[in-house]
Amino acid sequence: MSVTQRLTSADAIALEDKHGAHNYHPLPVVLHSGEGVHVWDVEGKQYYDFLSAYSAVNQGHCHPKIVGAMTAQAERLTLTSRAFYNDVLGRYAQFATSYFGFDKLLPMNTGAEAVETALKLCRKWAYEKKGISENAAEIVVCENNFHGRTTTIISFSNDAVARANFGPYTAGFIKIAYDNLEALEAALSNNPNVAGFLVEPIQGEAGVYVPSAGYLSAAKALCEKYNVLFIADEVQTGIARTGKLLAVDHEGVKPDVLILGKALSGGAYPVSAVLANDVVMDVIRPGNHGSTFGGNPVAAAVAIAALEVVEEEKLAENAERLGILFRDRLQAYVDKSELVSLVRGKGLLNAIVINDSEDSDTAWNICMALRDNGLLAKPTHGNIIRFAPPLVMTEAQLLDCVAIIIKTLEGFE
Ligand code: IF1
Repeated sequence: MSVTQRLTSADAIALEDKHGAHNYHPLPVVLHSGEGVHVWDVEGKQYYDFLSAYSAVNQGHCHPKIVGAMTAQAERLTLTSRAFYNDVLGRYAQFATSYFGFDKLLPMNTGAEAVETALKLCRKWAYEKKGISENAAEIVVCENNFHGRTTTIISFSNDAVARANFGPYTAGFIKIAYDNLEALEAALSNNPNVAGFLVEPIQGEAGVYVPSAGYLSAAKALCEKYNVLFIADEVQTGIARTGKLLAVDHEGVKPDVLILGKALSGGAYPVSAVLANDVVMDVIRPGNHGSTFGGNPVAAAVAIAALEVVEEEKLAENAERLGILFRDRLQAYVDKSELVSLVRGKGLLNAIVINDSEDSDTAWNICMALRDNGLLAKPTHGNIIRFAPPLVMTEAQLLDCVAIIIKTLEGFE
């Protein structure tokens, strides 16, 4: 079979199973194309995408403006490395720092790389600006976090599947309960070696845990009180997903360090970034950090287009409005359901909790039935199903999806 011959779903799954590492367990659907809120499988069946590649495709699949920017740049210059300048990175850095309100941007590629960048930046700031003794810096993180899959990041994970047998682990992290200000103050008040607090404004993978109102602003105030950097991981919650440009915007919190990824490119290309003001970012000197593709011309051109789309199409406002509608309609179902215990979320980052044990396969079976009914979603942990459609969805499409979800859930009551 030639590698370009049209595959059946079974062929594609068999090939990936035989020749690909088994580091994922995908829902058995094989996608061939995407446009806006829809994707099509190799047999031509259409689906609503209710995962958006984990909030990377906020602008919709194959957005013409983003793809256009990517192809135009790719036909001119794709990669120079940072050994030389290129004529796009400076414009992108100026555009993005103004867009988010920071002095400087450090460009990387994946979310995990941006998280690693933020950790290194925080440590170096601790030694050179806060005066913590060398190698003594500690960073506070939250239980049930998800920040990526590098060895250092899984060192502070409590997800056994992501962590087991990858030791020895990186030291210098303190775990506290999420959404718990007493735990945060306790960690900061008695330890002068704390350099930073790394937090997801909403814990996505843990099951779309929205913290108590005021948590983020109070946490930021504690960080200011103890001279600790507030590091917001907005890889999943950023770029309009929760109904504001950033999830921290719901509380008017300005992080000391902002981590972006995923929808920074609209899902067209790996683009991530760390933003901070000079007082922090200027500890980074030539040779301290970077990557071959970090800040490449294609990534820069794509990110400018992706951010322009967010503004031009008012995606945050749309996510806010449709998110309220989605939760209202699902809550009406939850109120009379034995199967679903709750719906929660912010903007178009939502989840339902299935009234079953974490190790049951009910959530998986519901997602399989949703697939058969033309909507793609996937469980996070065991009994929680995340719902995160592209932010370009119309009200009519959202109501169509709500009908599909409710019809499917009724089949499991
Ligand atoms: C997978 C989870 C979501 C992230 C936050 C950093 C990263 C992620 C808050 C790292 C990435 C992705 C990874 C992907 C599935 C997805 C995910 F299930 F893994 F946990 F969204 F919740 N910070 N999340 O959510 O970014 O290096 O992947 O670009 O690995 O399964 P990345």
